Amino acid sequence: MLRTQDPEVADWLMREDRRQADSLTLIASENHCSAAVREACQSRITDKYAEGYPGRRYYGGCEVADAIELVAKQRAVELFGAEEANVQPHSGTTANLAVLLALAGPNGRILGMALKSGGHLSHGYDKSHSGMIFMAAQYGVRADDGRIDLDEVRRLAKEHQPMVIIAGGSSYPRAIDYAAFAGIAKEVGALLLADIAHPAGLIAAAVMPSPIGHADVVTMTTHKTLRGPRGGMILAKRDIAKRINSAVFPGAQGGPLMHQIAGKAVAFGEALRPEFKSYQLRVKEHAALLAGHLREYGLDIVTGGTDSHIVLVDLRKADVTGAQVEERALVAGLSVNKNAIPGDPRPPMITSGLRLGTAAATTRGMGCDEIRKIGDVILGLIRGDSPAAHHPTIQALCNAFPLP
Ligand code: DSN
Repeated sequence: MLRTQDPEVADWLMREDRRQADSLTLIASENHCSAAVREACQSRITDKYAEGYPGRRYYGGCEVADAIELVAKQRAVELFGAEEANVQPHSGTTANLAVLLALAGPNGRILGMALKSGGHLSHGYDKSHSGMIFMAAQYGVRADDGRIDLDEVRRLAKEHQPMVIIAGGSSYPRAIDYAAFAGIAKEVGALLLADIAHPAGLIAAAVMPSPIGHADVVTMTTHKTLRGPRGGMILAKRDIAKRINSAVFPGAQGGPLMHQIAGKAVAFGEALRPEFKSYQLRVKEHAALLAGHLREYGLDIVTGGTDSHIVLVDLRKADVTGAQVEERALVAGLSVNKNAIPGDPRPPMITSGLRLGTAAATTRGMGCDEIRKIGDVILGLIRGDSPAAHHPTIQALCNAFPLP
């Protein structure tokens, strides 16, 4: 139908299918969701307005929307062992906005990790709503080992007296000590928000430590390691769930995207299966292997390695910028992203770092041999090999490991 009615858009979408099939994404925040998830996301329920929550909607005809949202919530609660779930956030950023509105309120004080140290825009960055609406203080990581300095977090928490402390980030490759964060939050009377957008799938599969039981509220995206449709989610302790729900709707959003919620329900069902755990174990093993391989050949890896799917390469000694490697990688058929490293002397559009992730390649079924080959290509690109010379290797891997 689309091809007949709108060949222009159909062509572009076909081109995106080909781009994904013929290149390999090592972007740590990307993955490939299943055909079942995509089918749910393109269902007719996209037409339905369902402002409100199951059983309390502002529109008639919501019985199917109610059922789907309840399935998604129940599966989320089971998957993470949480007390309550809100599956309506359109994105991780919106989920964080809602939590901060609920728990800190406009002009409320918050403490999060600085974007330049591996945090996220929505954790108090001054050009984001999180730094405009809220009074944000920001912690960093230690210059020598790239790890969160809990003494600094405690010091800033005592100085700033935040209502909410945020633990989590976008390019922090290590496990976070949620118990220690919870201890600091308790010392200063703050609530703890764990943003697990990146490691959500690893945490759901219990291959990384969970913040549940330590954090008052947990936010995430559903499309990274969790391998669902694009979207956000919030898990909360029962006593604050009502405030969180009101902050999502009507606080931060209007009508929920019911087609995405249907996709989330399908993805959570997939994540409850045993295969998901073995997938996540491989994702983690592959990241450790990639980090070790790159180190063995002389590259610096921020924090010396990884506990997750993320490998953050420090390019300062390699005489090349993150932007240059990103550009070369595209020619070779790899999607990667330049990324600031802690203490980066270069601006954000150039950077001295490269962030890699193993979730999508592992979804395609690649194993340790393929990860070593990919590592060799990255080493070659950093050394200055002709990127086109590496294209056949990547194309062969893409052909051998098609998209799900
Ligand atoms: N943009 C996402 C990432 O790449 O990590 C975070 O929102």
